[in-house]
Amino acid sequence: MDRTAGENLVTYELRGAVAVIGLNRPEKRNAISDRVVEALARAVERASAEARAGVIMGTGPHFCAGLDLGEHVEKPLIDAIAGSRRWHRVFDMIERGTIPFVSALQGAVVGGGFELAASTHIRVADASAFFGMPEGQRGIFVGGGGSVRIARLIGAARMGDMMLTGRTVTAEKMEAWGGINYVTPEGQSLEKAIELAEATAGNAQMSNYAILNALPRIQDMSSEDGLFMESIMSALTSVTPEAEERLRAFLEKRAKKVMAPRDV
Ligand code: 1HE
Repeated sequence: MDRTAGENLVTYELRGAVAVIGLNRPEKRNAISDRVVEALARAVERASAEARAGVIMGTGPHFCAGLDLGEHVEKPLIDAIAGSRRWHRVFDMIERGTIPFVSALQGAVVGGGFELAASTHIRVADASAFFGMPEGQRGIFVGGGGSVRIARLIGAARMGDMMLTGRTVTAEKMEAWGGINYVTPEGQSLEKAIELAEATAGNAQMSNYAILNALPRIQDMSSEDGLFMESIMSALTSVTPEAEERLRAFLEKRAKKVMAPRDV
């Protein structure tokens, strides 16, 4: 059965400070249709208003099979362009919004599914996850920001290889390539993603805002402009009452120290 109007294509749950958003179309491997994009947009907007961090997950054994190919067989050119631009706006709300998002990945992370994950700030995959970009085989191109975001994460050469040859990549290799940040045992990516989201939710809001919005822009600037922007953001964050309190808390030994890593 496919889901249509009125059904829960995207789930939403507020767990403390963290909003957990779930692609919920497992019978179609969470393929992203136009309706899914709109449901995702509403969930991201709600999370940004009431949570301090978000997690994006997929229901069932696969994170997401990418673009709903069924909707694209007969799409007029102008609708295809508008559709891609809408993906860009929604994924931009995730990437350059006000709260950090962590994605929890398992099974297929394919095409537009990988593009969605690439718009989140931290990617956690379990050992079952595999990454594919079958656009070449399908006769299409990426349209959800992948040529910018995925190419910057893993490099255009690796992305081009995946798109040209249809090669799929394990979680372990994708971590080595820089496409994801954490690999967990099978079935544990959601738990880890929530733990990480909770950690980010505890940060100063202005620091998170600067990390989400200044850092990627600085990457697009010349070194000179980047350094200038860095100083402005650094000064802006440090004069907030929240920063003052956090700096005092450390000096008065009320704050946690930086710990050595526990993993080897
Ligand atoms: C779909 C889609 C989809 C599955 N659009 N319906 N994406 C792809 O090229 C990936 C295509 N999907 C697959 O390769 C496989 O489905 C999976 C590896 C993800 C999962 O395999 P499996 O064996 O668990 O499931 P399945 O039996 O292949 O699929 C179950 C159902 O989901 C089936 O429908 P049914 O009516 O026969 O039950 C599939 O047709 C359906 N399904 N994936 C529509 N993607 C903004 S541009 C982005 C560009 C891209 O994303 S390109 C990548 C497209």
